Amino acid sequence: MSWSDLAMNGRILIVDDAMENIQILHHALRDEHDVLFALNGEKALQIAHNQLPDLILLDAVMPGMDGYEVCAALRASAAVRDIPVIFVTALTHPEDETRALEAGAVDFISKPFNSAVVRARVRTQLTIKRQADAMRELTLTDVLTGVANRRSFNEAMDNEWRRCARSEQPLAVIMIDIDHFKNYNDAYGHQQGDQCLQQVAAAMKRCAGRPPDLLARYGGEEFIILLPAVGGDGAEVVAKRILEEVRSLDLPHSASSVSDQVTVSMGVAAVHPSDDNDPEALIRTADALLYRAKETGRNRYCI
Ligand code: GH3
Ligand code: MG
Ligand code: MG
Ligand code: MG
Repeated sequence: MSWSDLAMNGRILIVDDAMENIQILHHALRDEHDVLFALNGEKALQIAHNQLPDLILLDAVMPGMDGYEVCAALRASAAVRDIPVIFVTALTHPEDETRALEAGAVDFISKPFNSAVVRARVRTQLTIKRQADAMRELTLTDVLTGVANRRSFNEAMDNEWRRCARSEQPLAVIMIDIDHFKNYNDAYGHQQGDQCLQQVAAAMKRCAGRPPDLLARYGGEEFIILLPAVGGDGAEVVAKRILEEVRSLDLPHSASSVSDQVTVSMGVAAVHPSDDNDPEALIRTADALLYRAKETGRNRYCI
């Protein structure tokens, strides 16, 4: 996809209490975009959450919730916070425009508008949004394996820790390290080492790939799995599956002292998040248990 493609084929939500205004905007945008519409603020918020449009065109003056309130409500909700909002309104005073921008709008178009200008401004905002999304994706993804990186893990851990503390649910982590991976590189070369990392990551993803579970690359040949709302027993089930899944990859490792296949060792730890403990302590525990798994023969988990 080229940068110019980023502006095309968005899903646009038009919010206006007058159907004729919606029709004019629909007419201006329908050739390039999928168009949704809402006739009031409450409905707009509902559609925003359910359909996650790429952009919202928002009327300012509406009965019930007005555009400023809708904009504030969007900003207050993590799921829809990043959807750009353009005000399209009969209001023309600089104070109205300033208020809209301060409420979080990215642009402000006064009626009567020119359709070509609306199309161009929509394209610009879609491009910016998609560049920002792509950038964020890059900053959160490990290039080699495609799984989450450590930054992404830390963000998820902070969020899930708080969520589990609030809902009084446990939270588990599994630290995973490939056995004798230095020897693997020495025996098969760094490039095949990279491929091995990719395959092991994919195998683990099959065991814990669905949100809110998160598999991340934690360091060179070290991975970590975050399991929100999962206790020790549930985490142990995942660890067992990982041993099984990695075994069934059947990757030869002639330089391992453990097996003639690639294997992993794991430390499994769970906790009830509260003020008396913290994520760092949980990770330290999992790390110590991983060390024990190495010490006691590798190709196993300790819990
Ligand atoms: P142990 O069983 O005790 O974990 O032994 P090990 O050899 O796996 O552990 P060690 O920490 O000594 O070596 C880790 C190796 O992982 C060394 C390093 O070159 C390799 N490694 C780290 N990141 C990458 C990578 O991105 N690609 C490749 N091919 N190798 C990597
Ligand atoms: Mg209106
Ligand atoms: Mg290792
Ligand atoms: Mg290591």
